[in-house]
Amino acid sequence: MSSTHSQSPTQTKEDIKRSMLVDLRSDTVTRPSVAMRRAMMEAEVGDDVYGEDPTVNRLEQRAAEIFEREAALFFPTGTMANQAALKVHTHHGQEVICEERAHIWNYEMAMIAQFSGCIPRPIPAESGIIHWEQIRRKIAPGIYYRAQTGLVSLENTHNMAGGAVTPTAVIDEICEGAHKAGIPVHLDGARIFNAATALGQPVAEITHHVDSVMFCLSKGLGAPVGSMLVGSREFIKRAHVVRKCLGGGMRQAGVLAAAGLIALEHGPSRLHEDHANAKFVADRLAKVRGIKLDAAHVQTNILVFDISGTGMTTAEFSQRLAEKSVLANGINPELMRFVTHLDVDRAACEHAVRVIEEICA
Ligand code: TLP
Repeated sequence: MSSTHSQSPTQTKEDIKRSMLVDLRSDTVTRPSVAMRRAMMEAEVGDDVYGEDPTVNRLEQRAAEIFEREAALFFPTGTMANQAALKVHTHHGQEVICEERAHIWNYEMAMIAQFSGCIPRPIPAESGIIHWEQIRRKIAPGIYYRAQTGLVSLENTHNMAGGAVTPTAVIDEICEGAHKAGIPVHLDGARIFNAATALGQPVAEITHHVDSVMFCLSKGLGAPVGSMLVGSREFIKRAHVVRKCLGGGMRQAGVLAAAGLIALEHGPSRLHEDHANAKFVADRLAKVRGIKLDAAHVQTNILVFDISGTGMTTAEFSQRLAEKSVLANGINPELMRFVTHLDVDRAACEHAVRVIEEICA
């Protein structure tokens, strides 16, 4: 049922059992392709803490080129890359403006406070898209007794808002306003290639005015590990120091970067398939009694839908799905999240839909 992407000649029983599952918990669950595994085995490596890993260097150079930036840096995770960016952009005692459900605030272990000594200044936006006018009103006035705004952080696509895509003009307007106010803008672009696919624009164009971008190789692009931070040479130089503070010096990381290079070069071109599968699932689920979902809002590979009308909690719902080999997570007692990716094909999506239709019948 799953795509054949991750099948290898050395498949174990465990692999086969796993390949029967329809795993919609996240696009982080994708397993490296045969080509990636081969590239990892053959990767030329060196000690990256000395800057001597040629494969890491090549990956960083390619990321900088693709985003039309001066420099890029390889991180083990998106969380570490986001938090390094926040640390470089801010000072202790400042505020970070973000959308209320932003990953940097809700899912990164309060590192805004723990590590950067800042607090979030959240803006609620049902659609997940915040606009300059809302941000402008949240910027602290320049009075000595008010904590100052150190950063605006955006998320595109917005994970918990159902993979919502922020239009480029909205980001550009935010950057113009924030920069005039002397405030930098960071973009959590964990799924920026999904946004670019949905918008039909290159990533460089949709991120042109932000000061830094984090993107993940290990989600829809299919790498087993890794995220990148891109920005100016000076910014990346400072982020490099912060990465080391966090214990992110990875030595012979070329084995990981080799998979990352394949993800970066070949991953983006197939993301439209994941979007089409998410749309397919959304169209069908929107017709199921007890499920509340606006299929028109599903733009990328994430669906968030309300199951409270079924009389089940998301824990119960997930349990019922798991009994039929479909894995998915709730994000609270009412809302379920499905994420499509390269290891679930159309047949797998059809199976997931049929299981839900049965459960809700
Ligand atoms: N997201 C994960 C979970 O942490 C929720 C997922 O399954 O979607 N920014 C965004 C927008 C993300 O969605 C994630 C991961 C990250 C950053 C962090 O990336 P990692 O997991 O590599 O630290």
